[in-house]
Amino acid sequence: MKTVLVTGATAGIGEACARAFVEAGWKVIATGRRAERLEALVEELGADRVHPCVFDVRDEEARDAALAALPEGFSKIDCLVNNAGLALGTEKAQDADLANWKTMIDTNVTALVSLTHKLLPALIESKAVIVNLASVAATYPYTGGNVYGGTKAFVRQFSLGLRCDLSGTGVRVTSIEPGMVETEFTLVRTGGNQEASDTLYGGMRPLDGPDIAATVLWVASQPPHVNVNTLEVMPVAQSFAGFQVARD
Ligand code: NDP
Ligand code: 8X3
Repeated sequence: MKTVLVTGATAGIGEACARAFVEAGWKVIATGRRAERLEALVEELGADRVHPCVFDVRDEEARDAALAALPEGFSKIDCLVNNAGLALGTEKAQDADLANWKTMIDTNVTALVSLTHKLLPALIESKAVIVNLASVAATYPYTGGNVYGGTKAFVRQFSLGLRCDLSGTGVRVTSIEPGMVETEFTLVRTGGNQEASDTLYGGMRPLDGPDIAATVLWVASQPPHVNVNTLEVMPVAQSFAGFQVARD
């Protein structure tokens, strides 16, 4: 039975990944800060299939302690899903809070790079699949997306760079780039504003966590000679708009 490590498995896409992988016969190392949610996943899916690891991805010491304590049956990692991440704020750059920018960079970029670096020797040994959650914001800039989009562009390009470096190792790397997915993402981004979240996803059918989890699982289930480099997925109701023009 293969094992996947999913960061940010307490909500949204990561939580849906945990369910989808268990359903498909995998074991899951589920990480996040909210211990009670990880315990609920263990309760639901079984302690033989889900191992909870409670840590903040920015806290390398706590992370390393949790990984060092992985039980025997969860110690060989066949797939890493770098999913934990967030957007904070929708303000234009000139009005944005620098602390929010730093939190996004620390979480979406630094922690992702650090965990990947730590696990790479083991991932090479197991010829693993690395699936990184970027975003359409990596490619299409939008007002108020500033640093969030920048972090996701990093994730996309880092994924492609990893592909180059890992050539010949059998390790596969994918950047998944979703559009609007209704999760806790907008609640987190707006500091808990449920109305803002409901408005954003209102009157259209957004993607949901299971939609992207199915995509992640599909990528991880390809035969060993197939690498999905990048994968952009949007709701049908979301598409592209034009440029803006500042007029006198
Ligand atoms: P959610 O807010 O629903 O889930 C985010 C997950 O990330 C939670 O499990 C949270 O766990 C975890 N997380 C956040 N910060 C930390 C941290 N410091 N330490 C540990 N875990 C952390 O959002 P989504 O499921 O929507 O987002 C998942 C990924 O998908 C993100 O990288 C996001 O950028 C990306 N994405 C989302 C899209 C969307 O429209 N929803 C579209 C494109 C990409 P906890 O709080 O318990 O620590
Ligand atoms: C989340 C999607 O369009 O809100 O990455 O940036 S978007």
